[in-house]
Amino acid sequence: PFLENVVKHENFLKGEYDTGFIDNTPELFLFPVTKDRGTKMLSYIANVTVNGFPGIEKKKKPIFDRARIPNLSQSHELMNGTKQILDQEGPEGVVNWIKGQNKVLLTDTTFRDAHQSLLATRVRTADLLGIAEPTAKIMKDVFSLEMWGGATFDVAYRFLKEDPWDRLISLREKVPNLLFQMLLRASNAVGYKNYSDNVVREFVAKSAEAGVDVFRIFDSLNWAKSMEVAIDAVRQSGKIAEASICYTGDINDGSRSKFNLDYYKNLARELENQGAHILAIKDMAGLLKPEAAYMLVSELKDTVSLPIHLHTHDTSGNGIYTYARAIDAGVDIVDTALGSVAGLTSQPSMNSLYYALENKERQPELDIQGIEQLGYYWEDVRKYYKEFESGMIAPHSEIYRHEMPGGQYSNLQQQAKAVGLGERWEEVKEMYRRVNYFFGDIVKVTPSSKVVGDMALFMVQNDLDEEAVLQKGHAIDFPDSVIELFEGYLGQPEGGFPEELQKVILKDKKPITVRPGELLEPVDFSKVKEELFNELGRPVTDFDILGYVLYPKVFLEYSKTADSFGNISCLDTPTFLYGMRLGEEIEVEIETGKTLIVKLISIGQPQADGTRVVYFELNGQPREVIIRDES
Ligand code: 3PY
Ligand code: ZN
Repeated sequence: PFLENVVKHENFLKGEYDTGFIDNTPELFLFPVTKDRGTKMLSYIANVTVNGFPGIEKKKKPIFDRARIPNLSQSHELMNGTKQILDQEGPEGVVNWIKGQNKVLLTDTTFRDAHQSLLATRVRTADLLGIAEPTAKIMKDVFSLEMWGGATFDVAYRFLKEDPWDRLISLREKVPNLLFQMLLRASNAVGYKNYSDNVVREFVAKSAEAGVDVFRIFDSLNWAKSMEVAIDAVRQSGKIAEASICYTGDINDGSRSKFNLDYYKNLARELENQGAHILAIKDMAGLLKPEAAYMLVSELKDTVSLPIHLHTHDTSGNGIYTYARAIDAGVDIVDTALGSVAGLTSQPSMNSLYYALENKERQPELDIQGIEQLGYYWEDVRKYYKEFESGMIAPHSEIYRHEMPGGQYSNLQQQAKAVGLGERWEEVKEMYRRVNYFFGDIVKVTPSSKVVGDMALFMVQNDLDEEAVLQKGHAIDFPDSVIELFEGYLGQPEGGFPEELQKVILKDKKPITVRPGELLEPVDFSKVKEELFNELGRPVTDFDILGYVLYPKVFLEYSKTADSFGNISCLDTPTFLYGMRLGEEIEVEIETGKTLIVKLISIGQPQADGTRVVYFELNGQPREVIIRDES
């Protein structure tokens, strides 16, 4: 098609061209598109323009500035980084390298936890790719980029209508020098329930193949037994197993004696024995106060010989101080986010930590000027997603009461809005706190935190308190997630379940006490492949199979959308979320070097059958699509 464009171009035919012809004639890169592909994309744009995007109040598309990209100088070449150490020396080589560093190392969470925590995980792959190359160059000194796992897998299929595997593979291409880190919920993989052991193994193997280097593994009840399979699978894949202890309660609060220092030390020993390469302290809600951090890190350093990687959320505003004390105690690596997407429910700011440690021996190595510039990009891109912000504008010390993970805050708030409890958010948070104690004081992190959230919503919605649940519970149908937790399908909490409540919730169901993976049948992947092939009518990849096994309904729904709208991941985010303004013209690069020009001309009146005709120009040619008006 390119040659065809050249030979048909009027200047070419007239002989009016020189060596700059190709560079100066952008229309040579406008290719005829098959009606199908173009129409599919226009259908998406028409739909979102008329019907809006789930979770965004419908309004005219705001005007956004183009996101600022760092202006890189010659000195910003792509440098070898930690990825090369892993590739050349294996996980043990990386562990030795970490132990040899005196300066504190950083993980950047901008591509995962920062936006999971601030923007309900809604950041699209296109926006990550838009800054991936400068990130690889500027962040050359960081230990790792956390960029996958947690909620990103589910949200990519469910809301962003894109393939999470594509995100991993395409980022890997653009960032060849830094370790990629993911968050893996042990036997719950990247889902909300336990999966068969062979699913966990296959998932780890494929993620490793597609580009993950460091797997941060945790169990939502801190049940070490539940982490064995995942740790072993990571070791088998030749990658780095970072096993976590999830921090809850307060080691300095005598009334929360269940989660005391010995509890964490025993857990750390168990994880070291299971083969962890690195020990993570996963403070998912930001409950680790500065002096507790000093004490915990010091004690764990004496207990295990593994490097220690600390993760916190800055919800209380104490994050930098907590890190400073952990660094005094010898923590090896800490998780931070770029300044413009740091703080509040996200991680503490990388930039602030850098300056806080000025003139200290352990100040991290960082190209701080470059980091500030990367921050401008995220300052701009964050605006696209402002409808997903939680509304929290200042630190919340109430986190020490409700203990809600940073990654859950904006998601639970969306869930509350969706069931009509948006106005009662304060009550939901307080109920979340009460449900924790009602459940016996448990670790709250995905998926156990989701169960606490589901129960809190359920109780607020039905005006139930603890007493009413115990008294009338035999006649109540509890949310499925609550039943599964009390059946033991997420594993066993420290100290067991409160018996009376367990009976009320389970009725005549019998709980299990073994590891759920011991009871779950292995998945027959070749059978699933056939089933999925029949369902989709197209060849399926190993990645599709895993997407389907982990999220059957969500994956099929995603595939259906992909069939109707084609590949919409190439749309810019404002258009993806808001559609187009009348008369607006946008460019869409559907493949490298292949650009479509789309103009929205007009939107027809609603028809008797509930449809509307939407009129566009596509590369200058009129096109119309018919869509259903859902209003
Ligand atoms: C997740 O599992 O998604 C988390 O971020 C837990 O903190
Ligand atoms: Zn987190």
